[in-house]
Amino acid sequence: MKTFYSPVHLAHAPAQEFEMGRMGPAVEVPERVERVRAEVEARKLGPILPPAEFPDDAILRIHDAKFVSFLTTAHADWRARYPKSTVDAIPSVWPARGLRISHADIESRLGAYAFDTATPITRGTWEATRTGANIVLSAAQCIHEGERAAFALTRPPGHHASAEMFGGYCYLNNVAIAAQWFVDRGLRPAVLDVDYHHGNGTQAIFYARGDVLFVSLHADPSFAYPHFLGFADEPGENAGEGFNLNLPLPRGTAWPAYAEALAKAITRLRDFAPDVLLVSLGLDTFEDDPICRFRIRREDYLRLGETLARLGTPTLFAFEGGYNLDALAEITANVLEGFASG
Ligand code: Q9C
Ligand code: ZN
Repeated sequence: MKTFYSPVHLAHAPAQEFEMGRMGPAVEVPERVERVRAEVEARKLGPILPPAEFPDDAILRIHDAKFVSFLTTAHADWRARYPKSTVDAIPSVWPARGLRISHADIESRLGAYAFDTATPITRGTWEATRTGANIVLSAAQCIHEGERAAFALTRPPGHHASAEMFGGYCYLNNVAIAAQWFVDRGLRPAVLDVDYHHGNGTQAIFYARGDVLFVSLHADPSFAYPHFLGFADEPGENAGEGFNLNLPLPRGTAWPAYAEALAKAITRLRDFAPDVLLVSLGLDTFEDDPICRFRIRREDYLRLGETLARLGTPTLFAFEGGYNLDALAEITANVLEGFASG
C-alpha cells in the first residue's frame, strides 16, 4: 500500500500544552510520524510518496472560510499582539454562555475558534496542517484511481476539528475533507473512527447528512476527552438520522470487548455498503499509551487490520492519535500489515 508523507509536518512542533491545570510537555510531537515512516520503510509496506498539491476548494467544502483564514494568520497575529512573547498561541478566554462571539482581535478569535487549551498554534502550524490536507487528498486520489488502500501519514491529526473549531491537537479535519472529496466525485463514503477519543469534529460535520456514515469506537466521554460529545444517544439528525453510530467503551477495555464493538461497527458498515472506507486511525487505544486507558495489545492491531480488510471496501487510513513513542510505529504498521494480509 502507498504511504503519503511530507517532512513539512516537522514545522509543527509545539513545546507545551496546557492541561490538568498546568503547562506540560506536548505529546503530539514530530517524532510520532518520523518513527512510523521509518517502520513503514523497514517493514517494506510499500512506497512512501510526497503529496500532490490540491487547491483550497477541497478544504472549503468542509471548513468555514473565515475559520481557515484565521488559521492562516493566527500565529502572525499573535506575534504582532505579543512581540516579546516566546510561547505559542493558546486561548485563555471563551465566548461561553451569555457572552457574545467576536472576531475583533486575536484573543477573541482564539476563544471563538478553539475548544480546548491543548492545541497551541505555532509558527509552522498552518504550513503543516495545509500539507496534511494535501496528504489525505493524495491518498484519496490514489484510491479513486483504483488502489485498494492508501495510508495518509499526517500530523497534526484531524478528527477533533469541526467546520469552525480547532482542538484536541487538530486544526483541519483531514478525514472529513477526503470524505467530501469522494462525495463530490459521486461516491458514498463511510468513516470508521478507531482513535481512543471520540471524533467530535467528524461527527459534527456529518451529523445532519445521510450521504456519509460515521461510526466510532472510543472511550466513553463520561470519563474521557472530549467530554462533551460521543455518547451512545447521538444517532444523527434530520437527513442524517441513523447515520451516526457511537460505541462508547469503558476504561480498561481490552481486545475481547473491543472486538465485540468492532463487530457491531462492521455490521453497520456492511449495511451502509460504502464505496470507500475512511479509517481515522488513532493508535492511542494501546495498553501503554501515556494519556489513554484502553488495553489493546501489539498483536491485536494485526487483527484490527485483518477485520477491516474483510469488508472488501477500498480503504483510506488517515493517521490520528497515538502517543507511546516506543510502540507507535510497530502497532501502526501492524494494522497496515494485517490489512494487506487479510
Ligand atoms: N488527560 C487525539 O488523539 N487532552 N487527540 C486529553 C487527557 C487532549 C487527543 C486529556 C487529547 C487530544 C487526536
Ligand atoms: Zn486520540
